[in-house]
Amino acid sequence: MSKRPISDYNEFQKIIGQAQNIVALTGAGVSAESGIPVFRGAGGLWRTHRATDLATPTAFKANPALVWEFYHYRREVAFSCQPNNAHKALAKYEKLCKEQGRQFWVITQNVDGLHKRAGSENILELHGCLEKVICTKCRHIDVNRESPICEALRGRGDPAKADETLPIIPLNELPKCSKCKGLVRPYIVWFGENLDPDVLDKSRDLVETCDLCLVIGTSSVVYPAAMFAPMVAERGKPVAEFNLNEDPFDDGFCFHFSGPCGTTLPKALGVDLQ
Ligand code: BV8
Ligand code: ZN
Repeated sequence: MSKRPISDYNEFQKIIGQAQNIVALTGAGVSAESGIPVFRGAGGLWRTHRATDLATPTAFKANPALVWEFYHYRREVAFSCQPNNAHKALAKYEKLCKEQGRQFWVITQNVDGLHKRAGSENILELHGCLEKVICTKCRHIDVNRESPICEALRGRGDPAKADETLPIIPLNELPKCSKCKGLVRPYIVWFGENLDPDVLDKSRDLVETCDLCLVIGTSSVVYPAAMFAPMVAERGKPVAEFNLNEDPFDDGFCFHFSGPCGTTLPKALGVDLQ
């Protein structure tokens, strides 16, 4: 019977101090203290729509204007937020590892770009990124941080406003490709869509070779991301979970630090962010 995960910071610091290949898996909880709504619970709703319903190719096909309004709202929120101490602690620890010739990678489910803005460099964005668009016709990918991304979306996206009260945005006024003027969509992996094979392969390699895995602010319900930490535990390597929840997600993990990760992570990584 595996012993229950412990929350001993000293014991954890001994382990991470000896680790050579570290992976940090992150979810919406790592950006919660920056003001970005999480997916589960109240945060998972935009107007009357579940985020998981709008984040699908079916929804975009049926109503691209509504899905673009949803992602316009997500972009504006992400662009107006700042990285928090959890993001900063991970970026600072990566730099420390680089100086010491150790490997440190962030594998994130988040599309808000806050890890990058905090200074992390070794990042794999499993589910894409709000700052990029891809053309539905020529597949050209563009980085686009314009706000709003097109005139027709200016002032739109407010979660408090019901769809019916707003005029539908015509297709030809939605964001266009800089190459072929075709309709672009957010460069986001939607439910039912495959992840970018290079990102998936690189993530699998890291998960299969790391000697320590941190799991931070995720409910671990979405696959394939949800199977990564259990894969590390199955190899008998230490997994440390950081989550608001009291109860550990998986008894196979060695450590569980409950509370806001903007507090627990800097403490566990022993980094001073002043
Ligand atoms: C795929 C982009 C091939 C969109 C996202 C196997 C079994 C069952 C189902 C499947 C399976 N394999 C595939 C599926 C289908 C599906 C899936 O997993 N469905 C789930 C719902 C069961 N997976 C897919 O479709 C994937 N594609 O597998 O392709 C295929 C296709 C079809 C069928 C088979 C195979 C693609 C999945 C990617 C979808 N896109 N995001 C967008 O952002 O708009 S997923 C999205 O939801 C996020 O990126 C993230 O991954 C997930 C949300 O989870 P979390 O980030 O964990 O957030 P959540 O709110 O749930 O939890 C927050 C946690 O933080 C909580 O625990 C909370 O306690 C904690 N917390 C809160 N505040 C704090 C905190 N912790 C610390 N500090 C705090 N302050
Ligand atoms: Zn195009």
